[in-house]
Amino acid sequence: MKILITGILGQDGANMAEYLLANTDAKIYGMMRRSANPNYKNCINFINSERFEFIYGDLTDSVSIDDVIQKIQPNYFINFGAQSFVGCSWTIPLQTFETNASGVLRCLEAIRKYKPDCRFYSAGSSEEFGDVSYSPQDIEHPIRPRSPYGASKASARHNVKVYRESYNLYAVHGILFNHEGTKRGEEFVTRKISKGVARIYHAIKNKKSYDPIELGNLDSKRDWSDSEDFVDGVWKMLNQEKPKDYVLSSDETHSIREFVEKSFEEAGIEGVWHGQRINEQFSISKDSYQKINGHSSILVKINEKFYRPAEVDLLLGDSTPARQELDWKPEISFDKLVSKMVRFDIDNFEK
Ligand code: NDP
Ligand code: GDR
Repeated sequence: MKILITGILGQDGANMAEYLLANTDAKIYGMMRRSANPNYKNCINFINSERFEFIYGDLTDSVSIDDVIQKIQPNYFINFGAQSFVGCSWTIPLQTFETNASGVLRCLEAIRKYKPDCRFYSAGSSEEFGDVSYSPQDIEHPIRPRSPYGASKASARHNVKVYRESYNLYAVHGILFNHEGTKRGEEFVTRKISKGVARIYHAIKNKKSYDPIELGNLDSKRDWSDSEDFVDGVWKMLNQEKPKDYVLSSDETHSIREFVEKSFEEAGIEGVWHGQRINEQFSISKDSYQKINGHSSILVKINEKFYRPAEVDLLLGDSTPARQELDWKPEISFDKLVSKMVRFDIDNFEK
């Protein structure tokens, strides 16, 4: 069995490769795009496996996608490659669409032409729901994106359905709510917070001054899970009798503010909120301040540049069908996720 994974250097691609190497006998091909300085840190656990091989390809280049499918003849094609950062999608909207929407079309076309029995996974997102009209959101929720990223994923979703119905391909577009972990990119808010907390923890420990973490909107709410739980759900979606799309989520929602509080709590730093809107700050409480010899006390402050032109205020998933029909459920709770990320970043802190 041969499995092709795009986005192998990213969070989900690397977690999926680890999962498949542990749970199948398949040969795994991990696709990366050409880069002057590739970062292999997410792949250290399998980079030397005999059942793993890197291949070059780019979702914006149909020649490369066609070639990869023709040569490898994969049984499964898991497409995690994307311009995945919502915040940047207003700055590079065309590149976002080319990669996330047209890129999926290139994959579907290559499968149709060269390996029509290959099972295809398209990485859909709760960002497609956007300006939500009810909570919790299930697979029937209307598509109401609020960003070029959300719109690009919605486009991919339509084409997956069209190709499934027109050519009888086994293609699914899972709607995944936010999922995080120790391989998460550093610009996403959870990792930005856990890395920032680790930096401040070590500064305080060494009696040094530090800069606060700068964030945007603290009031948006997200349904966060662990990426390692989600790759199991993705694999189950790919191994049904007939292709069907599912929502994967924790079915809980928490604000960015709560993620900040829990993260500092995990590091043993007690903070309090004060001020309003852009002047709001999270600072070390008076008692803790005295304990650390009075170094800078601001832990978090607002920087307006991290606000988005349009925000998705609330995401809360309903993953009941996946739990009942795929026998899937996430193992890691919100509290455990925060603890895992903060502990990892404290223990692996590099200046
Ligand atoms: P990451 O940003 O960590 O990984 C995305 C990977 O895609 C990167 O390794 C990147 O390469 C690669 N990539 C970008 N552009 C191209 C291209 N043109 N051709 C080939 N590869 C490319 O994302 P995640 O692992 O978190 O997410 C995986 C997928 O799931 C994405 O499609 C994302 O949109 C989607 N998703 C993620 C959710 C989450 O909460 N994590 C939730 C819902 C959906 P490089 O390393 O070179 O930049
Ligand atoms: P999101 O994740 O947009 O939900 O997309 P992100 O972590 O970037 O933002 C979550 C929320 O936090 C608010 N926020 C900040 N975000 C970032 N990145 N940086 C900040 O400083 C900051 N301050 C506040 C944001 O405004 C937002 O409300 C993720 C990605 O993985 C997508 O690829 C995926 O499809 C969706 O999750 C589901």
